[in-house]
Amino acid sequence: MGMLIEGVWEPDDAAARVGPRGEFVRTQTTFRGTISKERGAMYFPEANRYHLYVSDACPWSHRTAITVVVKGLADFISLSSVAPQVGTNGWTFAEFADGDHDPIYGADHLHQIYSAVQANYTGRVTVPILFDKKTRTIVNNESTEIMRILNSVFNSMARHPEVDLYPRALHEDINSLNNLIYSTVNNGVYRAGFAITQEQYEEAVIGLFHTLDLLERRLAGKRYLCGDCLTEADWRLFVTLIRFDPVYYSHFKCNVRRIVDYPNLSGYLRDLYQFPGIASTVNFEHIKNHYYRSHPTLNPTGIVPVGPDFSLLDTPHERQSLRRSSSA
Ligand SMILES: N[C@@H](CCC(=O)N[C@@H](CS)C(=O)NCC(=O)O)C(=O)O
Repeated sequence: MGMLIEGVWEPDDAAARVGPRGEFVRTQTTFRGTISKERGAMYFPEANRYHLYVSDACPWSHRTAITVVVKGLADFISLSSVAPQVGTNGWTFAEFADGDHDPIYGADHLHQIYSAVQANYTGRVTVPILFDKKTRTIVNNESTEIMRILNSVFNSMARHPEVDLYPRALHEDINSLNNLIYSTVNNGVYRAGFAITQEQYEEAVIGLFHTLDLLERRLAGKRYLCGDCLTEADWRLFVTLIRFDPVYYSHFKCNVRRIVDYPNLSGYLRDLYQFPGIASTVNFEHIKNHYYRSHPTLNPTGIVPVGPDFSLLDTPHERQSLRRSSSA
């Protein structure tokens, strides 16, 4: 890995991501623009104007790619994935492995996109990126905000404008689920995996399973986290659950239980996986190859485990019969 310093790529700065107590620290995101229908807005919602640079392996990217699918925006927003493995040059395009070619600049590495947009850029080179092909700028590279943008401003062209992943009546519930799930689950697995002290690792794993146990109980009486309506909170949880048994359980040492050991969480995972269009956004080859082959400190041999058996994801979930319940 590495980062850009004044537009120059500097490899190997893993130590920069560890805090004083040995904990993993995630860096703040830089590009925070939005797309708006307001007159004079720099970024206007237009078909075929925007591109999403993602990594099929990356959970933060995955939630934006899912938003494209559930809103029915695939014909209007192009999308490409970098190659799964991260090396000394960071994320790379197809020339080096089996990712897509960079459709815009024909670049070899993702860091070239950042420095093409901002010559003196200093910071991390992350996916996802919501890119504007018209002005050749980065609109936003924060997945939570990209999800909200895609959910709200493209309804005039979306095939599923009726889908609202962030309905007003549920804001409070969704926000509190997001906070809990981000800190203990989405980022919790990384805090466990990248901790360099026993104490930090255990704190992350205990918090992670505490939340999974709580969600297991919540999903006993509800089909989705907020009841009958699929929201962004579900898709934000899904991207971590789908990576859990193949990767986080072993590679990040989150091995108290697997998702298949939780009856409700595993049924819920199958339910979301079987939602129209979602299975094709899940690229287990990229997911496994990325994690097991990109972190030599965690897996020096780079051997990618054979399992688990993914065919279980296609088995019936029988969660259709669950109806809104008052129990939380
Ligand atoms: N806040 C960002 C985080 C994105 C992120 O950390 N992406 C990872 C991929 S899973 C990345 O590109 N990491 C490269 C790096 O940090 O150098 C978001 O949610 O969009």
